[in-house]
Amino acid sequence: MSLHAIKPFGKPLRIIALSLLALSSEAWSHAVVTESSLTSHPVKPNQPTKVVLFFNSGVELALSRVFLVSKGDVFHPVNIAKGKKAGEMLVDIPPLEPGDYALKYKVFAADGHFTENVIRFRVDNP
Ligand SMILES: [Cu+2]
Repeated sequence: MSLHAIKPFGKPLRIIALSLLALSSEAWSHAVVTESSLTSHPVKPNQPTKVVLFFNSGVELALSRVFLVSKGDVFHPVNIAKGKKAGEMLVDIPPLEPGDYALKYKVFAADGHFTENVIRFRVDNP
């Protein structure tokens, strides 16, 4: 979206568009998961797994929490550690039976904001 394109619509819309731009640039600075190892390396049943979450910004581990959510909305705290690069987080997943799970995280980004989100994943029989 270019600012040029919205000029013909007059001032009110321009103000809205500008505040949207401000919001989106702020959102960009929050810690958002851009990728996870779950896509390339699905969790295999009944063996511990280290899942890597890739954030778009640095994350303060001491102020971040990750939970494994299993059937019935049961929350299990899991250990997290620093990855190789800034914005990489290692999550220890215990051995799991086949089924549907989720990782619910609340992370504290370098810009001082908390972000909460859920990543769903499935453990399939080999
Ligand atoms: Cu932020």
